[in-house]
Amino acid sequence: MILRSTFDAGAGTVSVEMLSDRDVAIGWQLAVTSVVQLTPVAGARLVDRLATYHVVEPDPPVPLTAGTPWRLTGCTVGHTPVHANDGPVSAYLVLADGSTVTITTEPMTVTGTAVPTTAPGTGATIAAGNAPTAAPALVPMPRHVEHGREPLGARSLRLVDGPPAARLAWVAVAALAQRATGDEPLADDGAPVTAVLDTEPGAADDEAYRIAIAGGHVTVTAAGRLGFIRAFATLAQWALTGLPSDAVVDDRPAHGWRGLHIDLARQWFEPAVVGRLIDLAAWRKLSRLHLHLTDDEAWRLPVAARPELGDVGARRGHALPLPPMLGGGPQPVGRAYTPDEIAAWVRRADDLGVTLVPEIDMPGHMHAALTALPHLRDPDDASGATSVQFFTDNVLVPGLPATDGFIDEVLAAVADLFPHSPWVHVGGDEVPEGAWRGSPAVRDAFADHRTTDIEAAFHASLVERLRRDHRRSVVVWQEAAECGGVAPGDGVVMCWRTVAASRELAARGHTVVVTPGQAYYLDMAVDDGWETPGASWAGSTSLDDVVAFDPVAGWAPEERRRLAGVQACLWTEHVADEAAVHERLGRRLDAIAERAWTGDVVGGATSIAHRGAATAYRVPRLSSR
Ligand code: TNX
Repeated sequence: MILRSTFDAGAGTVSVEMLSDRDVAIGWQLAVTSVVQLTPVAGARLVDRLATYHVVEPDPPVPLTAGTPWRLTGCTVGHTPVHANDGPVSAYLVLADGSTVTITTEPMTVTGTAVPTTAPGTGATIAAGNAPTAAPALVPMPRHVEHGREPLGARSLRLVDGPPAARLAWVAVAALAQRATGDEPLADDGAPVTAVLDTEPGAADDEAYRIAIAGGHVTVTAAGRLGFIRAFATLAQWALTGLPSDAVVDDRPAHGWRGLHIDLARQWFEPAVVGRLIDLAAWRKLSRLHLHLTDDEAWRLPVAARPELGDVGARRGHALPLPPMLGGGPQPVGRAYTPDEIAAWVRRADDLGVTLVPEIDMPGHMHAALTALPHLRDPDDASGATSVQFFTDNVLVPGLPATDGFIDEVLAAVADLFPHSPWVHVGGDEVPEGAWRGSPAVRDAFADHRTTDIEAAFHASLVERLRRDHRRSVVVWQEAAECGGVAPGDGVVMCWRTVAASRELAARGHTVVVTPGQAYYLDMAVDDGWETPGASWAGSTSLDDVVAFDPVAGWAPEERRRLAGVQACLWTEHVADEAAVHERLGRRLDAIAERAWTGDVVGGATSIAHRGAATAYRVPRLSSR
């Protein structure tokens, strides 16, 4: 069974052709997942649709004949597709007896002239190896590095002396380097390394370190474990391409918040995938891994008091309360992570100096939780507010007694599972226009209030509860600050909607993380080519674009003081598996990591592409969907 689709750019419609390898009796339906919503106008009837999930049946009903295509032409589109992966990416037949047959889905093609079919960008094509420079192959590049041309000779390093903090760091980074490269640059033999504890260089920054290489010996100085972790990561990378016999490195990060975000809700990723992202973060000296654990499509946080969240809210499949979405087939996929799996992430992140920042996205993006726990809906809510991703009334209902208890349980669970994060990210993005307007429960609790006032009260209460009950502060998406729910000093604001937003919020006194969709959302395709995978709402983002983006261009000094740092975000609507995760991150993440640590991308795109490839984190068994 094969499904092909074509976008007619002139007409602005999508046509679908299904070729069956068998005869199928009357009464079948076709299920398709497609980010661009499709509406048949003739020849078929839409019988079900939830966001990216569609079910159609032929109208009038017809059987399928082996070898004879069935065609559905002229479907209208919810928005204009820009890349092949915006259209149908998975499909299956539902037969009259209720059984299902998976259909191989080919990438959507395009006809007409409106859409370029060749890749104009340069970011995807910069090859490694074409730019050997005198600079060492390190990512991020240290702030200050001097070195001679003679090689040290040894292929590996061994720690001969150092305080316990250095020994702990050595064991963790040696294991990291082995996982990252398959090599053992930090080992039990090789050139000797002495680690020296000195609180002076780190007085201002506990990630600062110095390295001196001379006379066949390496001396590393840092103020504690974090500084040693960063220093040993530098040495491990440098050993891959050959350490010099003489060098001085004096290094400290430009920004404290050096983040990588991963959306664990839109797709199911095995826990080991997250383990390797913790590695990747540490390998690039990132300090935060932000785990987006809940969204409309799935809820991945285990909450002991609410097993339905995992049983119902984390699994998608045919005939389940959450249907297949975003490339899924009929078979059930996904679950919540277990407390043990999360504990293993926490241990690895601690060992490597990465802080995990868990996110529970509230009050919007709650479809999965509301499906698992229907008593959280206001039964009389007639708002019918549709989110940008086409979920209806996907919001928690402030003022409903059940909502408060649910929030308390969830915050307690997240604080307990992530004991070392000073922050809990509580989301706050994209509350749909018109949310709560038709909810008697909200009207009773918030007479005469506008939507943004209700949002503000909701977030102010989260800030207060986290502080009072769990001694944590919030991280939020910018909307939670813009509505007034999160005040300057309450926590950290992630600015994503526009490039200008970061500076605006910093000017209003907020501590900000710069992560604009237009530059640091690595789910954006690298160019405008039709076949190039990725999203496009913020345009395309080549490596050149990432390198060229200066997060604080034009900022006044007092605005710069409110900059916590920068972050790369990877949303996974179009990211099917681990191979795609790493392909999307690749050298673009390297450039962001260098901007975050070094404050610049040294030598531009050509240099970062070369250095990044030479020190790339190797993912085992890369598979493609
Ligand atoms: C916007 S960024 C969203 C996400 C999507 C992303 C896709 C943000 C806070 N909300 O729900 O996955 O765009 O790029």
